[in-house]
Amino acid sequence: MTTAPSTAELIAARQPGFSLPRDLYCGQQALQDDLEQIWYREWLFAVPACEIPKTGNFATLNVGQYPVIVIRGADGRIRAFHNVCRHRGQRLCPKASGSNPKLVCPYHQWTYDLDGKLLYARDMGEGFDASKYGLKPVHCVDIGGMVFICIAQVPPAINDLAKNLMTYLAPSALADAKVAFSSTIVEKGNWKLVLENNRECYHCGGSHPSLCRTYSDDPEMTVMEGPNSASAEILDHWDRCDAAGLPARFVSAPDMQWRLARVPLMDHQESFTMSGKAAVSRRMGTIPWNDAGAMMFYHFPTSWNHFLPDHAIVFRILPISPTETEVTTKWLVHKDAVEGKDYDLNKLTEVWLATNDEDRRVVEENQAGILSPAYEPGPYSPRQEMGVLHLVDWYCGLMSSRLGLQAAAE
Ligand code: 3BY
Ligand code: FES
Ligand code: FE
Repeated sequence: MTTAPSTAELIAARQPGFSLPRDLYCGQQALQDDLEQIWYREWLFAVPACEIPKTGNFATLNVGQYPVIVIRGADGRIRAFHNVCRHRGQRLCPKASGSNPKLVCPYHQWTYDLDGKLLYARDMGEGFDASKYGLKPVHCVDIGGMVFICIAQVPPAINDLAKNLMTYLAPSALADAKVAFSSTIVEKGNWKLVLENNRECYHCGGSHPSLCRTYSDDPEMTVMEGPNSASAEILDHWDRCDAAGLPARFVSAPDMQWRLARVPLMDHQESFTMSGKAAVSRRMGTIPWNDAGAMMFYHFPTSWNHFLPDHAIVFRILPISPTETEVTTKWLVHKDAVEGKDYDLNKLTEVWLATNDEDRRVVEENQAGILSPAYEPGPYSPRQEMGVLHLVDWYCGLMSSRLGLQAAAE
């Protein structure tokens, strides 16, 4: 009897420059390994801080098998906890978001303070020590208004990302933003297919008529390949931003886990709208011009984001099963912008709602083809799909070193 190859073997056998072997996109074992080696170990974008602006505001999310709650304390600090009651393990907070003065378990009403301390547990007897039953913390940092969590006991360093992201986000002043709209969809595709699709615009001309009004599908116009291939227009844009003190130049992690760059939209357009004009009359932060373009922030494995002068769009993905991924998109605007007066919700959201749906279809068809035993890995375009190469190289590098170390320890 032949046994199925392990994830480490599949990665070792993959051909660099080609899409991944089938089982890495479809298999239960691959998802389990992805969860254990990446999703439970890396920093993940959870929510924009402005979604939980007040004491007691919370949002929940599921990272694989781990339900997590992110909540703002009375001291203003945002913390994350395992969303699991310390009594008999009830999921503490079943709602996706809301506000609570205290966290009360729905099962037997054990009551926790917003900092995770157990405050009240009825009839637990004389020797019961409540201090031993606080909520289990999850590492949590707010970087310039984006909240990241890490499930690992010892999280990887985040200083380099934090320093750069704070600088690039500062002009968007996310502390003064609010969530104008939120959408969550489930794409029937592996999380890596969702991210691969996002990392190239080879498909944009054929799939995204609305987005292509303002967003160039030429990789050199959007630095998809990295700073060395930036077009003359981008270099001019960066000079102009430098002179205005607006962070813009391409900066990335050495392994490309994250990257930041401000990129102009086509023909000095202002925003990802059908007209190309700003969707919100009240600009965010201190970005000096309407045509400052999109500050694009990508972070593997959870997110891609566009920070425009008038609004921001933040995206988060979470794996649900080997062939299902949740994609959540949030549109942020200045907190004082009034719907119907300063912006029209339809004009604000229509391009990316359409784009997300177009990407969902592409990803689902991609997954459907890869599920066929006839699928075999195909070559990425060196001009168009450099971003995808960065992603799969990052993924394979991390997985093979971690799975290799694990095998060596066994
Ligand atoms: O959201 C994005 O940044 C990517 C870039 C290429 C396709 N998609 C629009
Ligand atoms: Fe939460 Fe009993 S499981 S109070
Ligand atoms: Fe797309």
